[in-house]
Amino acid sequence: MQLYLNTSSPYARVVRVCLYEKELMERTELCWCDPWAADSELLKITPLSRIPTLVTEGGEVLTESLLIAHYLDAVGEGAKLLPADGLAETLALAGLGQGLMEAAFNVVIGRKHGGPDVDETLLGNRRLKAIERTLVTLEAHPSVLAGHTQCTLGAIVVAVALAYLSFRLPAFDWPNRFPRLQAWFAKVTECDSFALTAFE
Ligand SMILES: N[C@@H](CCC(=O)N[C@@H](CS)C(=O)NCC(=O)O)C(=O)O
Repeated sequence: MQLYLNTSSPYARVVRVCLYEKELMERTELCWCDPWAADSELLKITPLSRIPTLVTEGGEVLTESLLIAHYLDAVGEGAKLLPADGLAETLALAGLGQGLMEAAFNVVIGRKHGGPDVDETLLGNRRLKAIERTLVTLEAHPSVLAGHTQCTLGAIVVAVALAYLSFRLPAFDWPNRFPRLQAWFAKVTECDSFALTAFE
């Protein structure tokens, strides 16, 4: 398989963590790329020019981090990322994590291309508020309170989204403001798959 990625994409990091968790790294070539480049290898395989993009051993081109994770869960080894037992809980957490990631990513991209005033626009303001509300929700989330820290897709996506917030939007200062979430995050990210995929 080939995975197209860069070192700062939270979506690509989710897929990398899944590759480690499913013991698929040795079967995967990492193709580092710039998705924003007009003329790239990535553009030759997907018209969307977005990462992560995974080319399977059978030559299918998969996009969308959660769909790729679903595929890796089916073809890899080890514990299930989407265990049948507690599936709804896992998917609920994955949805919160993906939404948090999208809101954070859009704030970052919005500022990069539109400057800091973007935060004052209707959309910019909605994203910032969504981040804050999601952090509050996660701090009191049943999975967090119950200390469910096994590496399901839900835990992976939320943990990567939180790491991305610390990386790109540190002013949220979530680790100091949400101590239960911080303790949960510390446990989830203890495994090698997180240490080996740090943002750069
Ligand atoms: N919903 C997608 C989002 C992927 C995405 O937005 N990737 C960014 C990098 S973090 C990208 O490739 N952007 C380039 C573009 O939008 O043209 C997923 O979950 O994989």
